[in-house]
Amino acid sequence: MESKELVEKIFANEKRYVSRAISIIETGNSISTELLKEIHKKTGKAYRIGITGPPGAGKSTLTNQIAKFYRKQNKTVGIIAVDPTSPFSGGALLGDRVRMNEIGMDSGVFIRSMATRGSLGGLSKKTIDAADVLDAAGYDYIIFETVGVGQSELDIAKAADTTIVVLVPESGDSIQAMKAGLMEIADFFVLNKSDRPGADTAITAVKTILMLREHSTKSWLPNILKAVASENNGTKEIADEIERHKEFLQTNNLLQEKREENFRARIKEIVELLIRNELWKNQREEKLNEHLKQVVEGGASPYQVAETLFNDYKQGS
Ligand SMILES: Nc1nc2c(ncn2[C@@H]2O[C@H](COP(=O)(O)OP(=O)(O)OP(=O)(O)O)[C@@H](O)[C@H]2O)c(=O)[nH]1
Ligand SMILES: [Mg+2]
Repeated sequence: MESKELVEKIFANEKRYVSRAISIIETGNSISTELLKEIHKKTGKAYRIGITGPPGAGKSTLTNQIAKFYRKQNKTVGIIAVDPTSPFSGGALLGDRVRMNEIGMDSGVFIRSMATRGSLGGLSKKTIDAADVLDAAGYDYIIFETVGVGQSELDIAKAADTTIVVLVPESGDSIQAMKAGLMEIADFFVLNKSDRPGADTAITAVKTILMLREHSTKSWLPNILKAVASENNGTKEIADEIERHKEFLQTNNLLQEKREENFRARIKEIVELLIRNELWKNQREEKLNEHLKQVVEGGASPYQVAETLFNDYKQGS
């Protein structure tokens, strides 16, 4: 199929083709680049929500409830669940499908798991590229679900307009979240599984950490809301908080600023990728191999070799 034709089908939100476009993006080839260039003009309308937190916190269950809530308001929802890179979490995908089955049948919902494992290029880059497809297809809301364990997952969550960190009452969870850098990225927290003991203690712990943290001048104080996603408790409050945050960003001109920041990071990443690809062309890899023996034998340091290769690159050879 011609790239132009595919672009039209994306704009018309033909799900089969939206799905195909995301598969193309996963491969990260040149068609994917052309596609992303073409669809950009139709992006920017969707509101992007990142939902992150420890494994099993109830992120998928919550995503499901929020999507249902938006559907009742006649809003469409695109969901990207990022396949955790760890081979130990192979079961997560199937679980997500089961939990999201209900909304998966709805024509106003698009669900996609990203299998980025083992592919070249950043996990976050491809996920954000895929969100552009959903944006261009006209979804009102885009939800990213990622496990808050690694840097790429945090990057995805940060690329959203509103980032929600889901925690559970289990002891030490809030402390772990703080260590993993989740505290910094949260626009608000959801204490899910509040039906379990220790919910109030956990809320107090998170509030204490938040109070100790130096507040930014932007005057947005992250809230913490209780929820029982499996019983659809707290969903409306969460949706309201998303709306409140959205309005805060808009009235303070911060949405624009945030999106600019994200584009800056994204453009840098693309440029770096282009440079890297260019760098390893022209038999430079072979040149590197030629020098390896010297390095092993102590005749040259890795830095010397690196500088030689880099200077060659700068001189255009
Ligand atoms: N008790 C209780 N269980 C819940 C609640 N929300 C979700 N669960 C259950 O917790 C388990 C994990 O839920 P998921 O929604 O798959 O959690 P997740 O964070 O998406 O998990 P991963 O994507 O694997 O990291 C499931 O068995 C849910 O039914 C809740 O509020 N209370
Ligand atoms: Mg999940």
